[in-house]
Amino acid sequence: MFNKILIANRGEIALRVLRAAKELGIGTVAVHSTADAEAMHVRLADESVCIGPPAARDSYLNIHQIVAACEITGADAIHPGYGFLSENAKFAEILEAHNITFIGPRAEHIRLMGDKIEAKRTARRLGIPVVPGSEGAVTEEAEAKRIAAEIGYPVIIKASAGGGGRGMKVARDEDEMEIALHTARTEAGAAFGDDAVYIEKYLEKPRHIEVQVVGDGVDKAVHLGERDCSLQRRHQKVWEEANSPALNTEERERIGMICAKAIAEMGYSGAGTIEFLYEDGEFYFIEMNTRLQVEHPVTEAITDIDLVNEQIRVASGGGLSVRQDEIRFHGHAIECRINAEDPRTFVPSPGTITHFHTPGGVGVRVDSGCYTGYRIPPYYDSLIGKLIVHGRNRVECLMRLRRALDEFVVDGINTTLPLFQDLVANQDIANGEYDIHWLEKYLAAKSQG
Ligand code: MV4
Repeated sequence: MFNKILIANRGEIALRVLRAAKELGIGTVAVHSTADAEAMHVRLADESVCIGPPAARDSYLNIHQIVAACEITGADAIHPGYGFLSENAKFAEILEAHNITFIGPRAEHIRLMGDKIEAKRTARRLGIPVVPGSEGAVTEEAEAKRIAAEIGYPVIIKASAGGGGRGMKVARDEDEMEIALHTARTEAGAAFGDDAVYIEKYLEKPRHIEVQVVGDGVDKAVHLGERDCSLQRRHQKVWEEANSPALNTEERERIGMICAKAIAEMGYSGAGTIEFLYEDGEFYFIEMNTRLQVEHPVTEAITDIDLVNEQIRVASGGGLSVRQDEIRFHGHAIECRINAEDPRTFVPSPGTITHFHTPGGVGVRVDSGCYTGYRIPPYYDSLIGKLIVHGRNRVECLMRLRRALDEFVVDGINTTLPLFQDLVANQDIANGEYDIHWLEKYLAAKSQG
C-alpha cells in the first residue's frame, strides 16, 4: 500500500479522495493555487504545497510543479480526481518515469479512449453495441453521403478528438451534409488540432445511461450498475440517478456484464465509465471516460462500495475488493449538483458564503468543501457541492430529497438549489419520464413565463 498520496485537484473531489486515503491510513498531500489557500482540502490534508497562481494552467494543470510537490513531500502516488490532469496520458507517462504511481488506468488506455474513433472501434471489437455509422474517419463529402444514405438521415458528425458534446454537427438531409461536414472538420481542426471526424446515426430522443466499471489491470473486472445522467444543460450534468428509471433488472445485468467482460479483456486498471445512449430498449456506446466521475456517489449509495478505495487498492496492486456475484444493488439514489450560479440564467456567482448549513439525517450525503465564511474564487468551475440522497425505492428517495433540499442553506451567493426545488415538484421527474432534451425544454418553457 502507498505511504502518501498527493491529490492533484481541488474542491469537493479533493476532499473525497482525502477521506478515502485517510481511512486506509495513508498520508495526504494537498496542492493548491494561491486562490485556494483557505480551501477545506488544504486544511484537512496532512501537508500542503502551493503550486502556483490562480489560473489552472499555471497550477492544477502544471505538471512540473505537481511532480516537484510530489518529490518534495515524498508522496508515492497521485490521485488526479476528475477534470484537470485526470485524462492526460502524457501526465500518466511522466509520473511512471518518475516512479510515482498514477491512480488511474494505464496511459495506453487513457490515450485510446481519448480518440473517439479508436474508442468506438475498440468497443465494437469487444462486443459492446455501438451507434451505427462510419467505421473510421470520414474526409470526403461523397463518402459521407454514401454512409448517411446507408444508415439513414438524420446523422451526426463528431470530432474524434472531441467528446462531452464539443465539436458535433447534425445533418438532417443530404443538402445539409456538405456544410455540416465542412464545419465539423474546420471546427475540430481549430479546437483540437485534429480535424478527424466520424459519422453516426442521430438519435432523436435518447437517454444518457452510463455503466460504472472497475478493472484489476490484469484479467478481472466488475460492473457497478448504471447511472442515468439524461438531465443536462449545455452538456453539463445537473441531476444523476441510480438505477436508471428506464431499465429493468434484465437490461441492467445484460449491459453490465457486456461492459465488465470487455473491461476484463482489455486488462483495464481502475475505475471507468462506459457511456451509452439508450433509445427504444437498445444501448448504443458513445464514449468511455477513464476517470472517477463527479456522479460516482450515486453508485456508491446503491452498492455500498467505496469507489476511491477500489481505485487506490487496484493502483497499489491489491486487486478488487469484490467479485461480481458479491455486488448487490439496493434502493435508489439521486445526486443534485449544487452550483454557485443564478438558478435562472446560470451566470456564475462567486463570492463569500455568509452562511452554510448542510442537510443530514437518514440517507443523506453532502460532498462539499464549503463552509460559512468561505470565499468561492472566480477561477474554477462553479460546482460547490453535491447532495446525494438514498432511499429504499425511488419514491422514498424523492421524498427524502425534498426534505433535504428544504434543510440546505447557502447564503451570500446564488446557487442552483431553487432549480432542484422545482424539479422535485415536477410530475415528469416523479414519473422518471425524461430524455437528454427534457431539461433544456423545461428551462426554455419556464423562462417564457
Ligand atoms: C449523440 C446524440 C444523438 N445521436 N450521438 C452529446 C455529448 C456527447 N457525449 C454525445 N452527445 C450526443 N451524441 C448520436 N448518435 C446526442 C448527443 C447529445 C447529448 C447526449 C447526452 C446527454 C446530453 C446530450 C445533449 C445533446 C446532444
